[in-house]
This record gives sequence, structure tokens and C-alpha cells, in this order.
Amino acid sequence: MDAGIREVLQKFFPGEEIVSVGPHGSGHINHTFAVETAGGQKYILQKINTEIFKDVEGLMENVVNVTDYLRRQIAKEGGNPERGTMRAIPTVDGKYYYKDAEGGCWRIYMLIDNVISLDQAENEEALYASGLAFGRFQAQLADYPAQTLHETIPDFHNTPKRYQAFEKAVEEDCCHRAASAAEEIAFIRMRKAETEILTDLLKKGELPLRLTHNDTKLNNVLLDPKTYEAVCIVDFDTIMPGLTAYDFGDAIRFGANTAVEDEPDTSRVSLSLSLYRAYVKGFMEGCGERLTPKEIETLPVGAKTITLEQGIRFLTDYLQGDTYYQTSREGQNLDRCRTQLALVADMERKWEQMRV
Ligand code: ADP
Ligand code: GN1
Ligand code: MG
Repeated sequence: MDAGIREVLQKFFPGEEIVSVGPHGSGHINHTFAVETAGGQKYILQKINTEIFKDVEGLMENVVNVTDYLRRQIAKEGGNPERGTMRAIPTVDGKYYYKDAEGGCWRIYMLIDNVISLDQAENEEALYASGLAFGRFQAQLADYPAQTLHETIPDFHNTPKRYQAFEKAVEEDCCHRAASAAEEIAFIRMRKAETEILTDLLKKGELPLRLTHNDTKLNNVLLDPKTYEAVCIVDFDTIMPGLTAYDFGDAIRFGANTAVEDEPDTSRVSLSLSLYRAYVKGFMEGCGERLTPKEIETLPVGAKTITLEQGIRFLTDYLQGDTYYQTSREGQNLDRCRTQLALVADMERKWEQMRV
């Protein structure tokens, strides 16, 4: 075991014998490890990405307060709070993260066991279940005091600002990559006006701000491997006030795509209407009567806007030299961008059928 990781674990479990530590999951932001102790207890150890999350104190305060609140809600509903949400473990000093000598920030969660985390939907059940889980999540947090939350990434789903950052990256072209993405740049520019639809509706007061998860991709919902029922939603780093359409849309972008997010062959990319409808059904059931008619009407806009936004974000990172998302091969962010744009194009073809 890496000496640094051993030192970190000592801050959480002094004297405990650790039998294994290994990389876990396929998140693009933090470094995630599964840890097992000699007593058979399993944990998730994460090195938080402090380039992206500047206020770890505030971030962990959000996580601890929201998970405490959810535990109470889940217990009230007769569920099992220890499997139904994450539990962060404090250090011996009672803090929910440990800062090492180099400034690296580490946290530990109980590991939720006997679950799967999918990078691509295997069936409609998975989409229905994750829709239901995210709909319920929003309902469970409906009365949470949203003003007490720290904004962990300002303007996270402000699509017009994402567009501006993209134009700046094209103009600067610091890595001389813009020429290799000329088609993608043109595709995005043609849809500039669409980046503003939802934020304009919010400004006009036609859409309400809710407490949203903001990173609703399928691999952030742990599922039962046999029934595909949702067990637990994870990745609370971006819980902030936001629009329902974005939470809905991000789940569609990832889970109703017939290809993986970084598929190099874009002919494999399409929106599966059956997966889409399965998610709609689950999400609507989970939200109950809460959604306004305008929120329901704009769910498909959310799917298209966030897919475009994600294409913009991947392309911006490619143009800036792959500094934000973790990559494992050259050109991966450009491939990720291309899958998003191919999906946007397919949503345009299927627009009438996407109506909710
Ligand atoms: P990132 O921000 O890098 O995506 P996540 O917090 O989403 O990091 O963690 C990465 C992956 O690890 C998740 O997609 C999920 O599969 C798994 N994971 C995270 N937390 C837990 C947990 N408490 N129990 C089991 N698996 C987890
Ligand atoms: C990141 O952390 P992860 O891998 O669950 C990103 C999301 C993107 C997603 C694209 C904090 O999610 O916004 O939609 O990658 N998270 C952050 O796969 O930027
Ligand atoms: Mg994640």
C-alpha cells in the first residue's frame, strides 16, 4: 500500500489493520478507492479534487448536513438509512476530511456493498429505477433549507456562461487544437441561442429553483444487481439550487444514450426512446405532484440543453489541454464531445417523440 494512503487511513482508523486498497468506480473528478479492513469492513476513500472544489470545508458541510437530513427522511419512510444514503466518517479529530502535508484533501464514506454502478444502461429497469430515485431525492429534499448550502462550483449549470468559456477557449486556442475540432465548434455555434432558453425562463420566474443533485448520471446511482432497483444516490459534491430540467436532462444524456460517453464511433450514438420513456416514468412518479406544468413541458429542453452543455464542457477542456476531466487516452475529451453532439443531433430528429 502507498505510504501516503497508509498515513491518511491512520487519521481515520488509527491502529486498524487495512487488508486492501484499490481504485474504484469510473468518476471523472475525484480519485476513488475501495478499502477493506481486517475485520471485513469496507470503505470508500476519496482524494477530493481541490483544483475544482476550492472550499472543501463548505463542500463537506453540505454532504454531512444533506445526508443527515436524508437519513431522517428515509427512516420516516420506513427505508434503511444506512443503505439509502451515504455516511461520511470523521477523522480522529472529528473533521469530515483530512488535509495532508501537500494540501491534498481526503474523505471516507461507508462503502455500500452488493451494488452495481453502470457506465451504460443495460435495460429499461435501470433507467426507471434511477428516475424514480432522483425524483424521490428531489421530493425528500423539497423542504431542506437550501439557503444554508455552500455553492461548491459557482455557475455550474449556467449554460450561457459555459458557452462564453468555450468561445474564449476557441479564441485563445492555447494547445492549437481548434482546427481539429472545427466541425464541433460550428455545430455548437449554430445552437448558441438554445443555451439560453432555460436560464431565461428562470430569470423570468417561469421556472422555480429547486434543490437539485446536478450530476445525475447513471453511475452516480448504485443499483441492486438482481432487481436493478436503486439502492443509493452518491456523488453529492454539486448539490445546489438548480433547475429540475437539468437533473432530468443529465440522466437522459448519459443513461438513454445507446453508446458510452466516450464512444469513438459516433454512428453508435443515439437516443433510445424506450430508455428515455422509462426514465420519464420513474422520474415523474418519484417527483409526485410537485412539478409545475412548465417544468414538465421543459423536461425535453433540459435533456437537449445539458447534452449540448456537456459537449461544450468536454470541448472546452480538450481545447484547454485536458485539465478538468480525468482522461486515459489522447483525444478522449474530443470523443466525449462528439458523442454529446451526435446525441443532440439525434434528439433534434426525435424531438416530437420526446414530448412528455
Ligand atoms: P467522482 O466525483 O469522481 O465521480 P464519485 O463520488 O461519483 O466521484 O465516486 C466515483 C464512483 O465510486 C461512483 O460513481 C460510484 O460508482 C462509487 N461510489 C462512490 N461512493 C460510494 C459509496 N459510498 N459506496 C459504494 N460506491 C461508491
Ligand atoms: C463529472 O464526477 P462525475 O464523473 O460523476 C462532472 C459532471 C459531468 C460528468 C460527465 C463536478 O461527473 O458535471 O456531467 O463528469 N462533475 C463535475 O461525465 O464537474
Ligand atoms: Mg461521480
